[in-house]
Amino acid sequence: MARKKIIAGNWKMNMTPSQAVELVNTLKPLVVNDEVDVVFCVPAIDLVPVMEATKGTNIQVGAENMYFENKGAYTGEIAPAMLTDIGVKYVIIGHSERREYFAETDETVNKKVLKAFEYGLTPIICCGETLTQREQGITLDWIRQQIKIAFQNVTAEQAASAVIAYEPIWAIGTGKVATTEQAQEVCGAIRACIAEVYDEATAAAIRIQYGGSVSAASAPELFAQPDIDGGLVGGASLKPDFGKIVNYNK
Ligand code: G2H
Repeated sequence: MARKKIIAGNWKMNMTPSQAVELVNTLKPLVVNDEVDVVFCVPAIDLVPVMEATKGTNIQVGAENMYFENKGAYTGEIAPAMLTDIGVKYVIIGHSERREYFAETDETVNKKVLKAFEYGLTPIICCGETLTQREQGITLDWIRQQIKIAFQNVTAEQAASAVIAYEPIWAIGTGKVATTEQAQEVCGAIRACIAEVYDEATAAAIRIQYGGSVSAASAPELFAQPDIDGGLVGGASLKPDFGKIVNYNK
């Protein structure tokens, strides 16, 4: 069965709650495409107003992060039940900015992935190499290691429903998009890794996004690659151009 594309905006630390509602109202008529799952991943404080503003639309809502414990004395953190209680469906886990600035590791990513599944949330699991790693020729080994640790103790059924976002760190917010060949090569290797860890059926079902300076110009070619099932879009998800990205196939 063909995989449905999934195109998610990652708003990062942008948009106050009132700006968020304004942005949803601008984007909502532009991001209609039945062939694509459209997700807005927004800051925690924007989740409630964005849930409200997207009611009755094709837009699904995701968080940008969550903690791996159920609840308790973790000042400042967001629990999975807080997300599901308001109808959030997706959660980005292990974005490279969280790994770099907030000390997230492959191990904490794995704990969060397991917790997300426990609560019925779909994790968008991020992986990606630095420029140095690419230049050293260790990209595929690095990504395989990230994937294998992220999926430890995840069942095949859960894995099949997950989303992986391949985001080369050197392409994030830099305007430097990976070439389609580079993006396809790594996304293909990720699928092969899932087949190795699980089986062909799981690998055929899991959705793999490309992320890193995706634009309306680069999206059509990237999303036409056999192993790229959509994108995780940062900067361009805050602009009307996101509508063009979602409608890359029109
Ligand atoms: C990569 C991406 C979204 P941008 O982080 O996750 O951001 O499209 O701005 O490079």
